[in-house]
Amino acid sequence: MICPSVAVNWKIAERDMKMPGLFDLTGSTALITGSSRGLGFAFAHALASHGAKIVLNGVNAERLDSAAAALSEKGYAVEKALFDVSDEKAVVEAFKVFDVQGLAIDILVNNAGIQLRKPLVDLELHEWQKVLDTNLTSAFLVAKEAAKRMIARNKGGKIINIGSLTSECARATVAPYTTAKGGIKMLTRAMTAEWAKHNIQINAIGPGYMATDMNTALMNDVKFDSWVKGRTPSGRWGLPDELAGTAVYLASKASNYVNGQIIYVDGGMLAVL
Ligand code: GCO
Repeated sequence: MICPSVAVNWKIAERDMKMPGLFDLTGSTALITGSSRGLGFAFAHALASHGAKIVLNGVNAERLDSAAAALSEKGYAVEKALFDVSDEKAVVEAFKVFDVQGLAIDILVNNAGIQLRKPLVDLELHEWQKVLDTNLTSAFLVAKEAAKRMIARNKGGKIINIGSLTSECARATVAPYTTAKGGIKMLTRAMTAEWAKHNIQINAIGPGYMATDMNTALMNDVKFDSWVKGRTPSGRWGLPDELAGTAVYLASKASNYVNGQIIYVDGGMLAVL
């Protein structure tokens, strides 16, 4: 038997849940790192289509311009921020520019990432460092600047870190990437431990094998392609837009009591032996 007070609250909550605004991001500003193409652009498009103002980021001005044009042609509000997320000075400077521009980042998607496929015994320290800096340290640097401002504004916020299947399982030849993505899972929880009390929700998405530029070489490799199709219960590669719903959910008030989680969108690969 639900105790009366909970019953009443549940009734009210039930009514609220019907409100269409649950996934509405109007009035919010979202920074998506590494968003001039691939998964990053798909996240930007998804959040824009639910009302968020978008700040695209990348290190290639041309690609950033064309990504911004693609979104503004659809009538979405979009800004560009050309900076290297693994460079601390550049990150601090970028947020100072946001402050001057009056851009209050209340949704951050830490998506920027690179891949490098090489056996560990052949890996150079600078190669290892480059992947860890771009895929893990960058999430710390950018989130630190964003969270400091979210806490100061005292209006809460959303941080979405992009993990991977390799946040859970390893595959030969991608050790630095795997280590970084494992770190992303635990960094998400560390951020939750410190920032959840400020009404900031920090969660992660773990994409499976998605059909992106980063995976073109794997998709063109007949043996690997058939391994992915055979190993994935859905029997196919995922499409970047198939991450959209999860990103909007984690960016919206629908996830206001969800914190420190990683949601795998992988066609069931991690669920089945
Ligand atoms: C690889 C791939 C993977 C995917 C993805 C899987 O070399 O195995 O690049 O890392 O990109 O991260 O979740």
